[in-house]
Amino acid sequence: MIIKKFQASTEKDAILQAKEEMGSDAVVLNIKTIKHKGLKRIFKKDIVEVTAALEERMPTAAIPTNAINLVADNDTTAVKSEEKSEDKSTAIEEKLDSLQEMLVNQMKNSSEKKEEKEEKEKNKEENTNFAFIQLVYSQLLENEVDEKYANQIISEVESSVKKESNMDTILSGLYQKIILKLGEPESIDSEEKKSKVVFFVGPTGVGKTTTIAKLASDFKLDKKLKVAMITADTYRIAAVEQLRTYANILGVPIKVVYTLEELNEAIDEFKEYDMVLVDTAGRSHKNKEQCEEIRHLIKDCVVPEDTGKDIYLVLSAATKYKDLINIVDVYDEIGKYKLIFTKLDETGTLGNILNIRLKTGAPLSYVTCGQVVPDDIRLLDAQSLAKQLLGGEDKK
Ligand SMILES: Nc1nc2c(ncn2[C@@H]2O[C@H](COP(=O)(O)OP(=O)(O)O)[C@@H](O)[C@H]2O)c(=O)[nH]1
Ligand SMILES: [Mg+2]
Repeated sequence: MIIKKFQASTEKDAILQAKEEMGSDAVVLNIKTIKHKGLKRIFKKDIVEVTAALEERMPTAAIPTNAINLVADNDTTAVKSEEKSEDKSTAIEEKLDSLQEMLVNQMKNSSEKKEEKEEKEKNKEENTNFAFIQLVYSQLLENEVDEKYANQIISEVESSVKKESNMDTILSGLYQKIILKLGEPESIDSEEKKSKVVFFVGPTGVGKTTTIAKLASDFKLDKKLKVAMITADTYRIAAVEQLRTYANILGVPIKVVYTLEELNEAIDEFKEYDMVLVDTAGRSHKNKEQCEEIRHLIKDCVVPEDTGKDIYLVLSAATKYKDLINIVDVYDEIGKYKLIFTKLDETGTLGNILNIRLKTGAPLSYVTCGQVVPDDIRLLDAQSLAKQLLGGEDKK
């Protein structure tokens, strides 16, 4: 169908124009009087605009009844009387009004539908994001992240999730949040102090002695530092012998101490060493008194000037969260410590590392993942742990 508009000072002239150009088969779809605006209204006559259409093979019967068939009008009949023309004009104006109304309604409907559709799309996206956040939340719980911390992480990210956020941005937000919460893991030699006396405390059997052997090997063989060992774990002969064996293999001096005085003497004897690693007895975390003894040793021993006194609380990643909470409560007064997690190879869920880090505020440091000395130790990899907590495959 060809549709054209014709403007003239009268309706008749406009129709004539249409007929001349489009032929006698053309039908009038619409007639509109265009009124001038402002001052022009006074000086200029209104214009009539005719919209005509031509459907070449359209049978006459198919022509809309509200359309005016130009075929029916010849030159004379179309202009027969002014009165007739005026009647027709009014009728046409009415038709125009209703057509306009219809179009406006249609446009309104379609824009409403469009808005509805957009709203639906937005809701769909929001729902997908919500479902995704739920999935990540359950993944955190699956990895035994404490519900309290999982909620905290999710709500912090949720508040920054914009309507237009997609899964990628949400995931990277969560990932960054977890990495920030894990903090930068600190190695023993990362501070500027030259010499260090480093105490390893924690429950029996978590891997303190093995960890000391692993670190001593790295410090001595790889970092070429002067390393010495002290053991205050005199409750079991086997414990002393265990550390002595490692010391002999590595060729580092070792002292066994029973009292604070002996500890001070040993520290003084090793004052030229870069790194003095002190093993302590693994006390039952249920016995506050025994822990008090270790606290007293650490607090009251005297280290040379310019020598740092560091404490590392060694915990097994395979210990139940409830037990870990009791343990850190007991060691709470021991002084500022950093955290070492052992036995990562014995558990598939590492949420406790994040939980204890957040509960204590203590910096993370090393993790061990096997019994092999010296290989199975490394500085914690926060990126890898964050990925794993979010359900990634990055198990290490
Ligand atoms: N699977 C595994 N076993 C470990 C790890 N670290 C230590 N162990 C083992 O845990 C047991 C206790 O270790 P030990 O160093 O004597 O613990 P301590 O009582 O805290 O000094 C030993 O059999 C170690 O070989 C680890 O990362 N993974
Ligand atoms: Mg031990």
